[in-house]
Amino acid sequence: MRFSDAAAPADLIDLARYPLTDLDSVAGRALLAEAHRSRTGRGVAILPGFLRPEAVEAMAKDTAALVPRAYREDVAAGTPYLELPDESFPAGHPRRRVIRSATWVLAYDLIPHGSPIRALYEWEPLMAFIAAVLERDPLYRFSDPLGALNLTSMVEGDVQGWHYDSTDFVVSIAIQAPRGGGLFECAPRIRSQTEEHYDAVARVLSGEGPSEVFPFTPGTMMVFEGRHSLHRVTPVVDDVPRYVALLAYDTKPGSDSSDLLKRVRYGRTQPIAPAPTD
Ligand SMILES: O=C(O)CCC(=O)C(=O)O
Ligand SMILES: [Fe+2]
Repeated sequence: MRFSDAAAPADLIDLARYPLTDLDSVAGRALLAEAHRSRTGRGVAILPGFLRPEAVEAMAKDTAALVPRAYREDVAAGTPYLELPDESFPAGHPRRRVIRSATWVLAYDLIPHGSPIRALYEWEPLMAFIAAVLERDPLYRFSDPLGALNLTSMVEGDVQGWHYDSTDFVVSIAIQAPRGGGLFECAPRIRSQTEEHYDAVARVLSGEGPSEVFPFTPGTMMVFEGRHSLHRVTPVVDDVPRYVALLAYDTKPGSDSSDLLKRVRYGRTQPIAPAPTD
């Protein structure tokens, strides 16, 4: 039996540890206080064991079954800003630094309606909880029909170079860990809406930090500010693929990513036929 036949989104989550449907309770208030502390201190709110082990297992199986439809993103042409190098900046400037991204990507339209990760992403209480963690209400799901929800698989040697996201917030849910590497590294809020702080970015790109490396543990949910926090995934080592779900949110309704980014990441700019339901 597929997990999705029996499970409602709430059943996927360890609600005893993360009472996100009851945030006014004592435990709910403590949960939010801890998430705020982590987010403001380290730029990332980390929720280990957010998913129940059965849900992690079901999502790993689902992802493995979907991976044959994934698009191979393998580029070393763009900058951390997800744009082509801008020659009007001096040599060595972050706007001219080229980063490599090599990963298998499943776009939102390829993730079936019946799958547990899609059910979770589209579940209102999850978005309300994330808005509360971010203290950004209202929050909207990203309007990109390909980028709103992604599953990625990274195999030996795959990597995501330093970059900013084209959405305000990303929630990652670790589904399957590789034997080595594949670690998420983040330089929190290194730029703001008004200031790029290119010197600090250049230092991070040269390995001089400051940045923090986070363990990749299946079931863990992380909430981070990808538009303003430079981040990367270190190269995966060995033959167990790294699976992660990426749930995108924005503070503005109707936000989308560029056609260039879509072509690079999904090999197309438009959704294809409706996703199969099973
Ligand atoms: O895989 C991850 O943990 C994050 C990936 C990422 O930053 C991205 O796809 O934009
Ligand atoms: Fe990212």
